[in-house]
Amino acid sequence: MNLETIYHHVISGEMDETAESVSAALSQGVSPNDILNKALIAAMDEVGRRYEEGDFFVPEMLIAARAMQSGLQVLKPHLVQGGVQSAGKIAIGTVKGDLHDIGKNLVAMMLEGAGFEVVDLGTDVDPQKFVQSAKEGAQVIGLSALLTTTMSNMELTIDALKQAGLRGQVKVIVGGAPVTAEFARQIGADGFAPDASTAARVVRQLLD
Ligand code: B1M
Repeated sequence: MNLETIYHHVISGEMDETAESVSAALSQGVSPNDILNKALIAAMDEVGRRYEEGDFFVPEMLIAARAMQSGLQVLKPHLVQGGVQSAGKIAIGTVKGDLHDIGKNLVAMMLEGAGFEVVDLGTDVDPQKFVQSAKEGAQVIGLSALLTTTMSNMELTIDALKQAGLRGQVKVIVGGAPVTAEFARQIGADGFAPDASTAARVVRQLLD
């Protein structure tokens, strides 16, 4: 089973075939990181490219995303290290107005694997929900955004934490395809990560 097969199953939105081909690749000794980056994520990039060019529409993006998620479920135990005691509590969610959750789920998975207690608030999360999580003991708030139009809701969430008087006691990390380190600085976030494994490292640094 090669990476190209997995890649094509994701693009075609074939859920069962994606899960089966990931499983087969793992049993043949293909590295989980290669499956993630060179097949699953690469396929989503291609789906995005086809969407931009008008070859794909929202339904195709959606079924490809479902296939990707089914592959990720098989991959999950191989990506996370496990066995580490809770290193801190983080509440993570995709910001208000944004329904993309694959990247956020991957970050949550890596954080769990790195030993953090993760509260997943889901997608389209109102700033006040993040505030509530901080009140309930989250030491880090993780914000994900995939749309340029929802990036501004990261700043609104940071403002809501300030207004609630909580900014001094929580750290904020942001990420997602359109987010940059420069943008993170501008909106007053404490950390930025371009990918899921860096996110786990950055959160650890923030809590040190
Ligand atoms: Co949408 N979509 N989508 N979409 N979609 C994008 C993002 C887009 C770039 C496609 C394109 O035009 N090329 C484009 C945004 C353009 C822009 O804003 N500039 C777009 C659009 C326009 C839209 C709609 C508006 C389409 C419409 O309805 N007309 C609509 C918006 C809905 C909404 O949110 N309100 C929409 C809808 C959807 C679906 C629902 C169909 C589906 C999402 C399904 C789901 O998530 N369950 C979808 C998909 C699948 C995509 C693409 C194809 C793939 C996204 C993805 O999962 N990537 C995407 C194109 C692309 O990104 N190439 C696209 C794989 C994932 C692992 O990567 O999420 O970047 P990513 O996460 C990475 C890093 O960014 C980082 O780590 C992850 C792992 O390495 N990271 C963090 C993410 N969050 C982090 C948080 C951190 C740290 C790191 O700290 C807390």
